[in-house]
Amino acid sequence: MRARELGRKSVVVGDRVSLVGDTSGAEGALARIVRIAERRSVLRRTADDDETTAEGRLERVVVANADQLVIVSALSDPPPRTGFIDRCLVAAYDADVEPLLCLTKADLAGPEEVLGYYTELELPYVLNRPDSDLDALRALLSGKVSVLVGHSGVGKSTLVNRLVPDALRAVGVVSAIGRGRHTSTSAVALRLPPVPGVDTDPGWIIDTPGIRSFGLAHVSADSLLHGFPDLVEGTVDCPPNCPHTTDEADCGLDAWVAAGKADPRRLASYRRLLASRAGEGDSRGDSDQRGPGEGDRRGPDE
Ligand SMILES: Nc1nc2c(ncn2[C@@H]2O[C@H](COP(=O)(O)OP(=O)(O)OP(=O)(O)O)[C@@H](O)[C@H]2O)c(=O)[nH]1
Ligand SMILES: [Mg+2]
Repeated sequence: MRARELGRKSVVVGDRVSLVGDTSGAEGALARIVRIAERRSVLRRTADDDETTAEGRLERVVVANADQLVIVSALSDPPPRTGFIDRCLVAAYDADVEPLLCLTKADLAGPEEVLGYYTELELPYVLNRPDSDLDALRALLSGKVSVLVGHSGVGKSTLVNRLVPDALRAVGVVSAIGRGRHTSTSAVALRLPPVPGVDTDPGWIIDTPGIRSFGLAHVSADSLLHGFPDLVEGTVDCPPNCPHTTDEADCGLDAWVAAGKADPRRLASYRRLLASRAGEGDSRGDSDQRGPGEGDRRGPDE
């Protein structure tokens, strides 16, 4: 249990804490969390992109102390959404957490389209199918605290169950409309099992509930660009204080893309994010068509 003075929402998955009481772990043992150690990293998201709205100010800490953000996207069922992946990348760079793209359901569709979109990025990735061997992924997780994020039904818990055989995470079915049913309802950190013959710490994996969108109201307009390293160099010839939007006729990014230095879809995605932060348009356009008043899903969030 948590000491009262720590407050209701203070402890999140990944936190390192000090305990007082019976720490034997025996049945019925009771200890109190009295202190939360300083966090090495804090991965956040907001319910909406616009910080002028109540939803935009509703900030959720996804996880503390993660080293790596594993962006899990199915190649089909549900189909991949690069707009969502782009948002996760912005959040990862902003939180100083390394991104890793994990493409699941490679048995259902090929990765060419998604990977083509990220060619200029040197984004590390792994491909997964039900029978694929997980050695490459295990090597990338080794020694780190990694958190899985993604839409519902992309196979996060399935992957956790394969990585941690005694995890017994419930896995769901993907509903007919291609949207998962939000099988997992809380984040859980699990210690990865040791790899035979390897002494290094195998690391931790954190399974999280599926999310519909990754709101970025907490990320400044300047920091948004960090999620688009393939565009950064294209802004060096911009006029002072260039907002990088389509309103700025002299924005260097148009020429950068026209010269083939970056994918025009990446620039469009960046500008969609800028616009949605400014409260224009549908901030959820990258994720789904739900109204901003709707929650992430039908269950509790934390
Ligand atoms: N064909 C195929 N199906 C998969 C694969 N990985 C997972 N699935 C299926 O996808 C469905 C959803 O998987 P889950 O692991 O529950 O997905 P999740 O991301 O944990 O979903 P939430 O907990 O709702 O966020 C299950 O029916 C899995 O069997 C895969 O590589 N290929
Ligand atoms: Mg799950």
